[in-house]
Amino acid sequence: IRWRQRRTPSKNPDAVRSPPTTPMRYTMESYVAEVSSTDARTSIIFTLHEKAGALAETLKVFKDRDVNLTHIESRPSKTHEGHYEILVECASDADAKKIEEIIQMFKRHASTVFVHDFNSRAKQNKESIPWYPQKISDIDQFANRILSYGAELDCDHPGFTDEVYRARRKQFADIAFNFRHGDKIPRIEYTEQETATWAVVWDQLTGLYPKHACKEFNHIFPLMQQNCGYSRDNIPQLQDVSDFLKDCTGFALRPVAGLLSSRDFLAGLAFRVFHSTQYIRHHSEPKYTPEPDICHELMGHAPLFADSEFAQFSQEIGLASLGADDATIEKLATLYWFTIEFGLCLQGGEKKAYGAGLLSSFGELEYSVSDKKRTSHLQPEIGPFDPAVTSVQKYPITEYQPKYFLADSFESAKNKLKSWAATIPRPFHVRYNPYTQRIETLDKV
Ligand code: HBI
Ligand code: FE
Repeated sequence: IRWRQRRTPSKNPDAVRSPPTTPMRYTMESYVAEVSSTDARTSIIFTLHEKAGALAETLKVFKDRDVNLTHIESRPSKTHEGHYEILVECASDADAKKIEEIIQMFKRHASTVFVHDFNSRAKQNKESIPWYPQKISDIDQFANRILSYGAELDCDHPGFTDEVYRARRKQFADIAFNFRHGDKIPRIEYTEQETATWAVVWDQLTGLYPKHACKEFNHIFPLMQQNCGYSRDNIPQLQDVSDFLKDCTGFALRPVAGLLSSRDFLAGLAFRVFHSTQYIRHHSEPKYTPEPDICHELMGHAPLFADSEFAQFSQEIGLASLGADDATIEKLATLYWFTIEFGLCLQGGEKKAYGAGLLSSFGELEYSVSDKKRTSHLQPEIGPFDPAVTSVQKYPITEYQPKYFLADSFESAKNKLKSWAATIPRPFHVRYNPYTQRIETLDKV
Protein backbone atom coordinates (compact mmCIF):
# COMPACT_ATOMS: atom_id res chain seq x y z
CA ILE A 1 0.00 0.00 0.00
CA ARG A 2 1.27 3.42 -0.88
CA TRP A 3 -0.78 6.41 0.03
CA ARG A 4 0.40 9.65 -1.33
CA GLN A 5 -0.85 12.56 0.68
CA ARG A 6 0.28 11.10 3.95
CA ARG A 7 1.89 14.03 5.60
CA THR A 8 -0.56 16.82 5.47
CA PRO A 9 -0.20 19.68 7.90
CA SER A 10 -3.21 20.14 10.06
CA LYS A 11 -4.67 23.59 10.10
CA ASN A 12 -6.67 24.27 13.17
CA PRO A 13 -8.33 27.48 14.15
CA ASP A 14 -7.01 29.37 17.12
CA ALA A 15 -9.24 28.02 19.74
CA VAL A 16 -9.41 27.73 23.42
CA ARG A 17 -10.47 24.57 25.15
CA SER A 18 -13.64 24.79 27.12
CA PRO A 19 -13.71 23.27 30.60
CA PRO A 20 -15.33 19.86 31.08
CA THR A 21 -19.00 20.11 30.24
CA THR A 22 -21.34 20.05 33.17
CA PRO A 23 -24.93 18.87 32.91
CA MET A 24 -27.22 21.64 31.75
CA ARG A 25 -29.23 23.17 34.51
CA TYR A 26 -29.93 26.45 32.87
CA THR A 27 -32.02 26.20 29.73
CA MET A 28 -29.56 28.38 27.83
CA GLU A 29 -28.57 26.34 24.86
CA SER A 30 -25.67 26.80 22.48
CA TYR A 31 -23.83 24.34 20.30
CA VAL A 32 -21.05 26.56 19.13
CA ALA A 33 -20.02 29.95 20.41
CA GLU A 34 -17.36 32.23 19.14
CA VAL A 35 -16.14 35.18 21.16
CA SER A 36 -14.07 38.00 19.69
CA SER A 37 -12.92 40.92 21.72
CA THR A 38 -10.99 44.08 21.12
CA ASP A 39 -10.65 47.12 23.34
CA ALA A 40 -13.66 48.62 21.59
CA ARG A 41 -16.12 45.74 21.92
CA THR A 42 -16.84 42.11 22.53
CA SER A 43 -18.87 40.15 20.00
CA ILE A 44 -20.29 36.73 20.59
CA ILE A 45 -21.77 34.46 17.96
CA PHE A 46 -23.72 31.49 19.27
CA THR A 47 -25.88 28.80 17.73
CA LEU A 48 -29.40 28.25 18.99
CA HIS A 49 -31.93 25.57 18.28
CA GLU A 50 -35.05 26.97 16.66
CA LYS A 51 -37.42 27.03 19.62
CA ALA A 52 -39.79 29.67 20.96
CA GLY A 53 -38.17 31.63 23.75
CA ALA A 54 -34.66 30.24 23.26
CA LEU A 55 -33.23 33.58 22.22
CA ALA A 56 -34.97 35.51 24.99
CA GLU A 57 -33.69 32.96 27.49
CA THR A 58 -30.13 33.38 26.31
CA LEU A 59 -30.28 37.15 26.18
CA LYS A 60 -31.40 37.09 29.79
CA VAL A 61 -27.81 36.15 30.60
CA PHE A 62 -26.83 39.64 29.46
CA LYS A 63 -29.77 41.41 31.06
CA ASP A 64 -29.19 39.75 34.44
CA ARG A 65 -25.69 41.22 34.47
CA ASP A 66 -26.73 44.66 33.23
CA VAL A 67 -24.65 44.29 30.10
CA ASN A 68 -26.00 46.53 27.39
CA LEU A 69 -26.16 45.14 23.85
CA THR A 70 -25.42 47.52 21.03
CA HIS A 71 -26.08 45.22 18.10
CA ILE A 72 -27.87 41.96 17.38
CA GLU A 73 -28.23 39.94 14.18
CA SER A 74 -29.45 36.47 13.31
CA ARG A 75 -29.12 34.11 10.38
CA PRO A 76 -30.04 30.46 9.74
CA SER A 77 -27.05 28.20 10.42
CA LYS A 78 -25.51 26.60 7.36
CA THR A 79 -23.90 23.82 9.36
CA HIS A 80 -26.58 22.96 11.94
CA GLU A 81 -29.96 22.37 10.42
CA GLY A 82 -32.82 23.88 12.39
CA HIS A 83 -30.47 26.23 14.22
CA TYR A 84 -29.87 29.94 14.11
CA GLU A 85 -26.63 31.79 14.55
CA ILE A 86 -26.99 34.89 16.67
CA LEU A 87 -24.43 37.67 16.76
CA VAL A 88 -24.48 40.06 19.67
CA GLU A 89 -22.19 42.96 20.45
CA CYS A 90 -21.69 44.29 23.94
CA ALA A 91 -21.18 47.96 24.62
CA SER A 92 -17.58 49.09 24.98
CA ASP A 93 -18.23 50.38 28.50
CA ALA A 94 -19.54 47.02 29.70
CA ASP A 95 -17.98 45.66 32.85
CA ALA A 96 -15.15 43.28 31.82
CA LYS A 97 -15.83 41.02 34.77
CA LYS A 98 -19.49 40.66 33.80
CA ILE A 99 -18.51 39.84 30.24
CA GLU A 100 -16.07 37.23 31.48
CA GLU A 101 -18.89 35.66 33.48
CA ILE A 102 -21.02 35.52 30.35
CA ILE A 103 -18.21 33.91 28.38
CA GLN A 104 -17.81 31.32 31.12
CA MET A 105 -21.53 30.68 30.86
CA PHE A 106 -21.19 29.95 27.16
CA LYS A 107 -18.23 27.72 27.85
CA ARG A 108 -20.37 25.65 30.14
CA HIS A 109 -23.17 25.27 27.65
CA ALA A 110 -21.56 25.17 24.23
CA SER A 111 -19.94 22.01 22.97
CA THR A 112 -17.37 24.13 21.19
CA VAL A 113 -16.16 27.59 22.08
CA PHE A 114 -13.69 29.62 20.09
CA VAL A 115 -12.26 32.66 21.83
CA HIS A 116 -10.34 35.27 19.87
CA ASP A 117 -8.80 37.92 22.05
CA PHE A 118 -7.44 40.40 19.56
CA ASN A 119 -5.87 42.52 22.27
CA SER A 120 -3.37 39.93 23.38
CA ARG A 121 -2.56 37.88 20.30
CA ALA A 122 0.90 36.91 21.47
CA LYS A 123 -0.29 35.62 24.78
CA GLN A 124 -3.24 33.97 23.12
CA ASN A 125 -1.14 32.01 20.63
CA LYS A 126 1.10 30.68 23.34
CA GLU A 127 -1.68 29.57 25.56
CA SER A 128 -4.34 28.57 23.12
CA ILE A 129 -5.24 24.94 22.90
CA PRO A 130 -6.45 23.54 19.61
CA TRP A 131 -10.08 22.53 19.61
CA TYR A 132 -10.83 18.85 20.00
CA PRO A 133 -14.02 16.79 20.05
CA GLN A 134 -15.48 16.38 23.52
CA LYS A 135 -18.33 14.06 22.71
CA ILE A 136 -18.58 11.31 20.14
CA SER A 137 -21.06 13.16 17.91
CA ASP A 138 -18.55 16.03 17.59
CA ILE A 139 -16.75 13.70 15.17
CA ASP A 140 -19.49 14.55 12.67
CA GLN A 141 -17.67 17.85 12.14
CA PHE A 142 -14.69 16.11 10.55
CA ALA A 143 -16.74 15.22 7.49
CA ASN A 144 -16.84 18.92 6.55
CA ARG A 145 -13.11 19.30 6.46
CA ILE A 146 -11.67 16.34 4.60
CA LEU A 147 -8.38 17.23 2.93
CA SER A 148 -9.28 15.51 -0.29
CA TYR A 149 -12.59 14.25 -1.59
CA GLY A 150 -12.40 10.51 -2.19
CA ALA A 151 -14.10 10.87 -5.56
CA GLU A 152 -11.37 13.05 -7.04
CA LEU A 153 -8.66 10.87 -8.52
CA ASP A 154 -5.14 11.93 -9.41
CA CYS A 155 -4.14 11.60 -13.07
CA ASP A 156 -1.88 8.63 -12.27
CA HIS A 157 -4.65 6.76 -10.42
CA PRO A 158 -5.45 3.45 -12.16
CA GLY A 159 -9.13 4.49 -12.37
CA PHE A 160 -8.51 8.03 -13.62
CA THR A 161 -9.94 7.53 -17.12
CA ASP A 162 -12.69 5.08 -16.07
CA GLU A 163 -15.96 7.04 -15.93
CA VAL A 164 -17.86 4.15 -14.38
CA TYR A 165 -15.31 3.80 -11.60
CA ARG A 166 -15.36 7.53 -10.98
CA ALA A 167 -19.14 7.60 -10.68
CA ARG A 168 -18.96 4.68 -8.28
CA ARG A 169 -16.40 6.52 -6.17
CA LYS A 170 -18.69 9.48 -5.95
CA GLN A 171 -21.45 7.26 -4.53
CA PHE A 172 -19.10 6.12 -1.77
CA ALA A 173 -17.85 9.62 -1.07
CA ASP A 174 -21.43 10.89 -0.72
CA ILE A 175 -22.41 8.13 1.68
CA ALA A 176 -19.51 9.03 3.93
CA PHE A 177 -20.06 12.73 3.59
CA ASN A 178 -23.67 12.45 4.72
CA PHE A 179 -23.04 9.95 7.52
CA ARG A 180 -23.84 11.14 11.04
CA HIS A 181 -23.05 9.55 14.38
CA GLY A 182 -25.74 7.01 15.24
CA ASP A 183 -26.62 6.25 11.62
CA LYS A 184 -26.33 2.72 10.28
CA ILE A 185 -23.62 2.55 7.64
CA PRO A 186 -25.42 2.03 4.33
CA ARG A 187 -25.01 -1.48 2.92
CA ILE A 188 -23.36 -1.74 -0.45
CA GLU A 189 -24.19 -4.17 -3.16
CA TYR A 190 -20.70 -4.75 -4.49
CA THR A 191 -20.49 -5.68 -8.17
CA GLU A 192 -19.06 -8.94 -9.46
CA GLN A 193 -16.05 -7.05 -10.68
CA GLU A 194 -15.46 -5.50 -7.27
CA THR A 195 -15.86 -8.82 -5.51
CA ALA A 196 -13.41 -10.40 -7.96
CA THR A 197 -10.83 -7.75 -7.05
CA TRP A 198 -11.37 -8.51 -3.36
CA ALA A 199 -10.86 -12.24 -4.09
CA VAL A 200 -7.50 -11.60 -5.77
CA VAL A 201 -6.28 -9.68 -2.74
CA TRP A 202 -7.81 -12.26 -0.38
CA ASP A 203 -6.04 -15.16 -2.07
CA GLN A 204 -2.69 -13.44 -1.98
CA LEU A 205 -2.84 -12.32 1.62
CA THR A 206 -4.58 -15.19 3.39
CA GLY A 207 -1.81 -17.48 2.19
CA LEU A 208 0.76 -15.41 4.07
CA TYR A 209 -1.12 -14.80 7.32
CA PRO A 210 -0.47 -18.16 9.01
CA LYS A 211 3.27 -17.64 8.77
CA HIS A 212 3.74 -13.89 9.03
CA ALA A 213 0.81 -12.33 10.90
CA CYS A 214 0.90 -12.00 14.69
CA LYS A 215 -0.98 -14.56 16.76
CA GLU A 216 -3.74 -12.15 17.78
CA PHE A 217 -4.53 -11.48 14.13
CA ASN A 218 -4.59 -15.17 13.32
CA HIS A 219 -6.87 -15.80 16.25
CA ILE A 220 -9.34 -13.13 15.19
CA PHE A 221 -9.35 -13.57 11.41
CA PRO A 222 -11.43 -16.81 11.46
CA LEU A 223 -13.85 -15.10 13.88
CA MET A 224 -14.42 -12.41 11.28
CA GLN A 225 -15.31 -15.17 8.83
CA GLN A 226 -17.80 -16.66 11.27
CA ASN A 227 -19.30 -13.40 12.49
CA CYS A 228 -19.19 -10.61 9.99
CA GLY A 229 -19.15 -11.83 6.46
CA TYR A 230 -15.46 -12.23 5.71
CA SER A 231 -14.90 -14.64 2.87
CA ARG A 232 -13.09 -14.86 -0.41
CA ASP A 233 -16.28 -14.26 -2.35
CA ASN A 234 -17.87 -11.55 -0.28
CA ILE A 235 -16.77 -8.05 0.61
CA PRO A 236 -17.93 -7.58 4.20
CA GLN A 237 -20.32 -4.74 5.05
CA LEU A 238 -18.79 -2.00 7.22
CA GLN A 239 -21.84 -2.05 9.51
CA ASP A 240 -21.45 -5.80 10.18
CA VAL A 241 -17.75 -5.42 10.90
CA SER A 242 -18.44 -2.43 13.12
CA ASP A 243 -21.09 -4.38 15.08
CA PHE A 244 -18.64 -7.22 15.64
CA LEU A 245 -15.86 -4.91 16.81
CA LYS A 246 -18.29 -3.07 19.06
CA ASP A 247 -19.12 -6.38 20.70
CA CYS A 248 -15.46 -7.24 21.24
CA THR A 249 -13.86 -3.97 22.32
CA GLY A 250 -16.30 -1.12 21.73
CA PHE A 251 -14.51 -0.04 18.57
CA ALA A 252 -16.72 1.25 15.76
CA LEU A 253 -16.13 1.97 12.10
CA ARG A 254 -17.24 5.16 10.45
CA PRO A 255 -17.23 5.72 6.70
CA VAL A 256 -14.96 8.53 5.52
CA ALA A 257 -15.13 10.44 2.24
CA GLY A 258 -11.45 11.22 1.90
CA LEU A 259 -8.26 11.87 3.73
CA LEU A 260 -8.53 13.48 7.15
CA SER A 261 -5.86 15.55 8.83
CA SER A 262 -3.74 13.58 11.27
CA ARG A 263 -5.32 15.59 14.07
CA ASP A 264 -8.87 14.59 13.14
CA PHE A 265 -8.00 11.03 12.24
CA LEU A 266 -6.22 10.45 15.56
CA ALA A 267 -8.98 12.17 17.54
CA GLY A 268 -11.41 9.52 16.26
CA LEU A 269 -9.29 6.84 17.93
CA ALA A 270 -9.74 8.57 21.30
CA PHE A 271 -13.43 7.60 21.03
CA ARG A 272 -12.61 4.14 19.66
CA VAL A 273 -13.82 5.25 16.25
CA PHE A 274 -11.89 4.18 13.19
CA HIS A 275 -12.50 6.04 9.93
CA SER A 276 -12.75 3.56 7.10
CA THR A 277 -13.05 3.80 3.36
CA GLN A 278 -15.76 1.72 1.72
CA TYR A 279 -14.73 1.65 -1.95
CA ILE A 280 -12.36 -0.85 -3.52
CA ARG A 281 -9.24 -0.25 -5.65
CA HIS A 282 -9.53 -0.24 -9.45
CA HIS A 283 -9.93 -3.70 -10.99
CA SER A 284 -7.16 -3.10 -13.53
CA GLU A 285 -4.52 -3.30 -10.79
CA PRO A 286 -5.78 -5.49 -7.96
CA LYS A 287 -2.33 -5.64 -6.38
CA TYR A 288 -1.89 -1.91 -6.17
CA THR A 289 -3.68 1.01 -4.60
CA PRO A 290 -2.37 4.55 -4.15
CA GLU A 291 -4.76 5.19 -1.24
CA PRO A 292 -6.45 3.21 1.51
CA ASP A 293 -9.34 1.07 0.23
CA ILE A 294 -11.66 -1.47 1.79
CA CYS A 295 -9.10 -4.27 1.37
CA HIS A 296 -6.60 -2.31 3.41
CA GLU A 297 -9.18 -1.34 6.06
CA LEU A 298 -10.87 -4.71 6.46
CA MET A 299 -7.98 -7.12 5.97
CA GLY A 300 -5.28 -4.85 7.39
CA HIS A 301 -6.88 -2.83 10.17
CA ALA A 302 -10.22 -4.19 11.31
CA PRO A 303 -9.28 -7.58 12.80
CA LEU A 304 -6.92 -6.23 15.46
CA PHE A 305 -9.44 -3.69 16.72
CA ALA A 306 -11.17 -6.77 18.13
CA ASP A 307 -8.15 -7.36 20.39
CA SER A 308 -8.51 -5.70 23.76
CA GLU A 309 -4.86 -4.66 24.24
CA PHE A 310 -4.51 -3.44 20.67
CA ALA A 311 -7.73 -1.46 21.02
CA GLN A 312 -6.40 0.17 24.19
CA PHE A 313 -3.10 0.93 22.52
CA SER A 314 -4.90 2.60 19.60
CA GLN A 315 -7.11 4.64 21.90
CA GLU A 316 -4.06 5.83 23.87
CA ILE A 317 -2.58 7.35 20.71
CA GLY A 318 -5.90 9.08 20.13
CA LEU A 319 -6.20 10.42 23.68
CA ALA A 320 -2.64 11.73 23.57
CA SER A 321 -3.50 13.74 20.47
CA LEU A 322 -6.43 15.71 21.90
CA GLY A 323 -5.58 19.38 22.15
CA ALA A 324 -1.90 18.65 21.50
CA ASP A 325 0.28 21.12 19.59
CA ASP A 326 1.20 20.48 15.95
CA ALA A 327 4.67 19.12 16.75
CA THR A 328 3.14 16.51 19.06
CA ILE A 329 0.52 15.57 16.47
CA GLU A 330 3.36 14.95 14.03
CA LYS A 331 5.07 12.64 16.52
CA LEU A 332 1.85 10.77 17.20
CA ALA A 333 1.22 10.35 13.46
CA THR A 334 4.73 8.89 13.22
CA LEU A 335 4.02 6.52 16.10
CA TYR A 336 0.77 5.54 14.40
CA TRP A 337 2.75 4.85 11.24
CA PHE A 338 5.32 2.60 12.88
CA THR A 339 2.78 0.66 14.94
CA ILE A 340 -0.77 0.55 13.59
CA GLU A 341 0.43 0.75 9.96
CA PHE A 342 3.86 -0.92 9.94
CA GLY A 343 4.34 -2.49 13.36
CA LEU A 344 6.16 -5.75 13.97
CA CYS A 345 6.19 -7.74 17.18
CA LEU A 346 8.30 -10.55 18.53
CA GLN A 347 6.46 -13.81 19.18
CA GLY A 348 8.16 -17.10 19.98
CA GLY A 349 11.49 -15.64 18.88
CA GLU A 350 10.11 -14.71 15.45
CA LYS A 351 9.14 -11.40 13.92
CA LYS A 352 5.43 -11.15 13.12
CA ALA A 353 3.46 -8.37 11.49
CA TYR A 354 0.64 -6.50 13.16
CA GLY A 355 0.64 -3.26 11.13
CA ALA A 356 -2.21 -2.89 8.63
CA GLY A 357 0.08 -1.59 5.91
CA LEU A 358 1.96 -4.88 6.11
CA LEU A 359 -1.07 -7.13 6.58
CA SER A 360 -2.62 -5.69 3.43
CA SER A 361 0.50 -5.73 1.26
CA PHE A 362 1.58 -8.99 -0.30
CA GLY A 363 5.11 -7.85 -1.09
CA GLU A 364 5.97 -5.86 1.98
CA LEU A 365 4.57 -8.44 4.41
CA GLU A 366 7.19 -11.02 3.45
CA TYR A 367 9.92 -8.42 3.11
CA SER A 368 9.34 -6.98 6.58
CA VAL A 369 9.61 -10.21 8.56
CA SER A 370 12.08 -12.26 6.53
CA ASP A 371 15.66 -12.53 7.65
CA LYS A 372 16.77 -13.76 4.25
CA LYS A 373 17.10 -11.35 1.39
CA ARG A 374 14.37 -12.51 -1.03
CA THR A 375 13.65 -9.50 -3.09
CA SER A 376 15.65 -6.88 -4.84
CA HIS A 377 15.18 -4.71 -1.77
CA LEU A 378 17.84 -4.37 0.85
CA GLN A 379 17.06 -5.93 4.17
CA PRO A 380 15.19 -3.63 6.48
CA GLU A 381 16.68 -2.40 9.71
CA ILE A 382 14.85 -3.42 12.87
CA GLY A 383 14.84 -1.43 16.12
CA PRO A 384 13.03 -1.88 19.42
CA PHE A 385 9.78 0.08 19.75
CA ASP A 386 10.61 3.06 21.93
CA PRO A 387 8.22 6.01 21.62
CA ALA A 388 10.95 8.62 22.25
CA VAL A 389 12.99 7.24 19.33
CA THR A 390 10.22 5.93 17.11
CA SER A 391 8.22 9.18 17.20
CA VAL A 392 11.00 11.12 15.45
CA GLN A 393 12.04 8.52 12.87
CA LYS A 394 11.76 9.76 9.26
CA TYR A 395 10.07 7.44 6.79
CA PRO A 396 9.34 7.17 3.08
CA ILE A 397 5.73 6.75 1.98
CA THR A 398 6.04 5.39 -1.53
CA GLU A 399 8.41 2.48 -1.07
CA TYR A 400 9.03 -0.37 1.36
CA GLN A 401 10.04 0.86 4.79
CA PRO A 402 13.81 0.77 5.37
CA LYS A 403 13.22 0.51 9.10
CA TYR A 404 10.65 -1.20 11.33
CA PHE A 405 10.14 -1.16 15.07
CA LEU A 406 9.63 -4.32 17.04
CA ALA A 407 7.27 -4.44 20.03
CA ASP A 408 7.35 -7.13 22.72
CA SER A 409 3.57 -7.20 22.97
CA PHE A 410 0.63 -4.85 22.58
CA GLU A 411 0.50 -4.51 26.32
CA SER A 412 4.12 -3.46 26.60
CA ALA A 413 3.76 -1.10 23.64
CA LYS A 414 0.71 0.42 25.31
CA ASN A 415 2.55 0.94 28.60
CA LYS A 416 5.54 2.51 26.86
CA LEU A 417 3.23 4.77 24.92
CA LYS A 418 1.38 5.83 28.08
CA SER A 419 4.61 6.72 29.89
CA TRP A 420 5.83 8.68 26.90
CA ALA A 421 2.47 10.42 26.46
CA ALA A 422 2.67 11.63 30.05
CA THR A 423 5.68 13.74 29.00
CA ILE A 424 3.70 15.56 26.29
CA PRO A 425 3.49 19.25 27.16
CA ARG A 426 -0.20 19.74 27.77
CA PRO A 427 -1.69 21.73 30.65
CA PHE A 428 -4.46 19.18 31.21
CA HIS A 429 -5.20 15.48 31.44
CA VAL A 430 -7.88 13.77 29.44
CA ARG A 431 -9.76 10.58 30.03
CA TYR A 432 -12.57 8.90 28.18
CA ASN A 433 -15.85 8.16 29.89
CA PRO A 434 -17.32 5.21 27.96
CA TYR A 435 -20.74 5.59 29.60
CA THR A 436 -21.29 9.09 28.27
CA GLN A 437 -18.88 8.72 25.34
CA ARG A 438 -17.32 11.99 26.37
CA ILE A 439 -13.83 13.21 27.03
CA GLU A 440 -13.32 14.43 30.56
CA THR A 441 -10.71 17.12 30.94
CA LEU A 442 -8.84 17.69 34.18
CA ASP A 443 -6.59 20.68 34.66
CA LYS A 444 -3.06 19.94 35.78
CA VAL A 445 -2.09 21.91 38.85
N1 HBI B 1 -7.37 9.80 6.78
N2 HBI B 1 -9.23 8.91 5.78
C1 HBI B 1 -8.04 8.73 6.32
N3 HBI B 1 -7.50 7.48 6.39
C2 HBI B 1 -6.30 7.25 6.97
O1 HBI B 1 -5.87 6.10 7.05
C3 HBI B 1 -5.59 8.35 7.47
C4 HBI B 1 -6.16 9.63 7.36
N4 HBI B 1 -5.48 10.68 7.82
C5 HBI B 1 -4.19 10.56 8.46
C6 HBI B 1 -3.70 9.17 8.55
N5 HBI B 1 -4.38 8.19 8.06
C7 HBI B 1 -2.40 8.77 9.20
O2 HBI B 1 -1.39 8.67 8.22
C8 HBI B 1 -1.81 9.56 10.31
O3 HBI B 1 -1.49 10.86 9.85
C9 HBI B 1 -2.58 9.57 11.55
FE1 FE C 1 -4.21 2.43 7.22
